[in-house]
Amino acid sequence: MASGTLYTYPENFRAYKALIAAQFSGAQVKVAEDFVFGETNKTEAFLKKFPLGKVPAFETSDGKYITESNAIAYYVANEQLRGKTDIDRALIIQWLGYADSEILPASCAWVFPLLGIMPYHKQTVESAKEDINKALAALNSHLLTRTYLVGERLTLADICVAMTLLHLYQYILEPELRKPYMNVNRWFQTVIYQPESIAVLGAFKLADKTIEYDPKKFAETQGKSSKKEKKEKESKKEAKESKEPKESKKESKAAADKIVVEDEADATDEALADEPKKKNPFASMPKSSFDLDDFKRFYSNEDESKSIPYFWQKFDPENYSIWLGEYKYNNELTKVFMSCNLISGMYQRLDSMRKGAFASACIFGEDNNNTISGIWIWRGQDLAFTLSPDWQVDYESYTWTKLDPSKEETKELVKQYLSWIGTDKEGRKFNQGKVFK
Ligand SMILES: N[C@@H](CCC(=O)N[C@@H](CS)C(=O)NCC(=O)O)C(=O)O
Repeated sequence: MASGTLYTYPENFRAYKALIAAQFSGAQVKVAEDFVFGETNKTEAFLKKFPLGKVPAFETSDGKYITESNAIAYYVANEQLRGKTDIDRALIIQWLGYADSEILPASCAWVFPLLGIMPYHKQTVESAKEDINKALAALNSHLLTRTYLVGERLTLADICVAMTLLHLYQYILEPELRKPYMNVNRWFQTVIYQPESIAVLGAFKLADKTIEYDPKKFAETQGKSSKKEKKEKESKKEAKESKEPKESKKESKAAADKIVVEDEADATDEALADEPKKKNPFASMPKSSFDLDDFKRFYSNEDESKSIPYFWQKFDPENYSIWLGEYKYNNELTKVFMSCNLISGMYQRLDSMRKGAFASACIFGEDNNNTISGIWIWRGQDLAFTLSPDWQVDYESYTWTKLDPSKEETKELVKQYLSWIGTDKEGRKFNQGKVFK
């Protein structure tokens, strides 16, 4: 069975293709934890493996390197997803091409300006809308008599096309705009509400209202990346000048145009990858004597017999609170590794919350009989997820109970979840834990 490490930034719809395929196939895909977009993928070590420096990128456990999201998804898929007959395989490739050429460029041209990561040009956006409507109309006719794009069961075609439509359904296609495409809507929801997709995407919510263009947002993202862009442009210019001193004027202009286009794409990718990190509601909260980073370091390096007393010695109940989060749909959990991926997915989506939060979530039980619950510690006294729209994908799937730090029961729960011991309420034994730090 395929296994390896996936390099990506959080919430990358391209990486979702492989992550969902792996949920179906059982492939062991580990997301590289310390990957920082714009940094890790520019290092010499990364470029040696993946010369374009793009993500998603996949390193197999036996040391092979794969780029291109569709190829990675194919590698980690199983026979059902890849297609069982020549005609099915050909049709699946057809739909992957359709997603990349008929949907993706138009989707980016429509969504990115509204997210404030590309300038808004009315004409470009209008023409993108037309292209999307054409692509959706064709898809809608195809799905009139079909549940899935190819054959009678879900394949890579469904996963890849649905992921390419993800931003449109998330940000743009409000009820009125998606109304003409009922078959596509039904099929899209069939794909994203498979348990294997939920394990990766969480509880995906279709757009209630199309997001609106906000020129201030664009100015903000531009301000952020302009320094970096300028530096990169300068170094690219230097490299070009030293490599090609005898270029004709015409050739230089073509090369310069290409550089501008590449730089725009880089800025867009970076802004998109930065998007979840932008607002941090914890930043405006009062200072606390409890140094969470220090505790996280201590917890990582020391045994719980030391780190738990250390926690209680340093904890500041005025500025931090402790919560028990219990998954609401335990009866739908099957394989333990899938429950584990559900937690990793949630942690990944909450990346921008790490600064002010810590958690230890545990799985109790075994395959086909397991539960998820965890202890969370974050800044402030309220349910932190409500503070940022970026943190709201998963939290409603959990019941949240605020714990009183002065109570003995709380001390016991903290001890249990930080030491990874004991059982859940129904007596299932601790199986494995995952820390959010
Ligand atoms: N066709 C590729 C596109 C990959 C791609 O463009 N990745 C972007 C982020 S979503 C990237 O890594 N850009 C970094 C760069 O260009 O330096 C795929 O589907 O994997």
